[in-house]
Amino acid sequence: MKFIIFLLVAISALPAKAQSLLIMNVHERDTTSLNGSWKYIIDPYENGFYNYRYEPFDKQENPSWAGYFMDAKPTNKSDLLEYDWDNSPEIKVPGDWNHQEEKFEYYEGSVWYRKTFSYSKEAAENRVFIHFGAVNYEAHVYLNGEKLGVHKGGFTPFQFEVTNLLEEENSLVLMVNNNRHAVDVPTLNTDWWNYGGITRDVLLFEEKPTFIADYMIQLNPRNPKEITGFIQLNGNNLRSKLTLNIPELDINKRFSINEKGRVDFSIIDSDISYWSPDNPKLYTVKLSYRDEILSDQIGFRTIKTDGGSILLNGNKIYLKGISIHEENPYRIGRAYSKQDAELLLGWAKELGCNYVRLAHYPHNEHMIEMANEMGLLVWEEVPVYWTIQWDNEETYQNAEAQLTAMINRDKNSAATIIWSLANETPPSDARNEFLRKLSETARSIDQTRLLSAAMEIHSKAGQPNIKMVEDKLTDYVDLVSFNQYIGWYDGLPSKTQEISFKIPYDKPVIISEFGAGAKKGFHGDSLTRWTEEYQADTYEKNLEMIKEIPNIAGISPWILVDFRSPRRHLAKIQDGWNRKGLLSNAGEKKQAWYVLQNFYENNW
Ligand code: GCB
Repeated sequence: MKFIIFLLVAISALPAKAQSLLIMNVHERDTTSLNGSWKYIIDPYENGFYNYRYEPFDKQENPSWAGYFMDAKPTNKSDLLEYDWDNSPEIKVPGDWNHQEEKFEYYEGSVWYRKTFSYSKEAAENRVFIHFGAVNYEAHVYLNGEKLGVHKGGFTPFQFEVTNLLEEENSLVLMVNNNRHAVDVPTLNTDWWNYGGITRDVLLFEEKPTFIADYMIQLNPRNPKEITGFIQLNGNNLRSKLTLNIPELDINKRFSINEKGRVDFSIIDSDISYWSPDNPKLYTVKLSYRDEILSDQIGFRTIKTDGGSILLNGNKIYLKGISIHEENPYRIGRAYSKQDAELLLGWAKELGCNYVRLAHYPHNEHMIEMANEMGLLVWEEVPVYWTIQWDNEETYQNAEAQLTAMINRDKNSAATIIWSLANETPPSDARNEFLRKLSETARSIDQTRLLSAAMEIHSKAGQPNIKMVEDKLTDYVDLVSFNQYIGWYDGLPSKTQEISFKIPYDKPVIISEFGAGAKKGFHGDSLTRWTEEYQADTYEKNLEMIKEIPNIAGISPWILVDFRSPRRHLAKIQDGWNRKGLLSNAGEKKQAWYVLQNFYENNW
């Protein structure tokens, strides 16, 4: 097998394994898309990963040609090789696998992906990286037979440097596994579809040996006339200066870089036009190092709390929101493109929102970019959902890695005002400690945004109609946010009229969820479950109740569009969909849509 022998020789000559990094703003760099058709092999037994003694092929000193990542081919008619990439079927990337072929709909397990591509660098000294927007859930990544690394977490980007592995003709292979595990984040149990696959963009990008890798350019939360932050180079050639240019503000500063390749800066400017939903002003910011220019579109605003109020640029704002899952109902499947973002956020605008809660995990970059352009404030969230393993260090590390990647990716997004640490997690000492540590990590990276978590309410002892939030977690966050389903899981809609709230914190209150299910086109009186009338009545009565809650500062009802959920089995009504959408999965408006739209038009 000549081909295989050649590969093994090539591998042994390779340098150390590629490092995992997070380089900002990849879409604005010199990219080559690896999106499009990829080959795939469904591999429930992970035959391409383990030998018959259940030893991973890639852990062996001489990886066997039987590992699918080797992308080997028989060299003569007698060779035995039990896979054939070239004759394997094709799948589209980005995109979950579940709805590309019927056999994938409920599949949870491993699928191999392969892309071949030619590449030649623009200059011999340049460096090349591979960026994955997201892969759900675990990805083993190989280039030309060499393992680049493993990434866990289905909603955050990851990258590898491949400078020394690239050849003229390349084979990029991934084993993607979307099995759910108790130890993971999220854990076994959620209320959304576990879409598997390479769900976001795959891009190669090329850089000079030393280049601008990371930056944070924000207003000082205590001084709205001060633009402050840092710029970080990657590479060894740190002799030159770095320039920050915002042409519209006449800012053009040259900075010396320190020995770590970093600049910390502060610029005073009194002419800044502040970003807000009414004025989604984005400035072109150009960073240059030597002859390379990296551009970004950045808005400037401050966000803080004052007692029970949220202040955007110093002015009190109510968050008129809606919760959104990252799903395109027309195509059925994970949303990943600019067009998907336009569709979902366009609906939110039409509804009269100035704010969206992107639930329950970090959504794709296009959603964030579009929210900045359209003027929608954003709550971003990590999938610390329901009952994860609070005592498990591995679980904590996983959650922290996802939180860190989310914040790093979107730390220049003016639209993003809230990082949310968790959703409906049952209080305990271990959970409190877990979330306290997460809050500290978030604040150590970013002091310019608010922290939150969707908590729960409970009744006061002996007084079922008095609802309380009493949660140690409120010590670690800036907002008292909670989900409540009075009228749906908790009594009938009229129960809202008997309820009062006691919230013993001087912080803004956000109702991060309320709602009810309805099947579009199903009608009856307002006491008949699943009718549009029931849902509309739940909205009307909840909104009346919510208006009276002291310190109420915003809401994000559950949810914009019906979404796929494997927990929803009611035949003829749910059929695998959570029906709490204000829009059906065909994009049709239910009655409750108009109730909320009317509320946003006439209140706050
Ligand atoms: C919740 C969860 C959300 C569910 C929703 C429901 O409280 O946060 O993920 O989908 O309830 O519809 O039950």
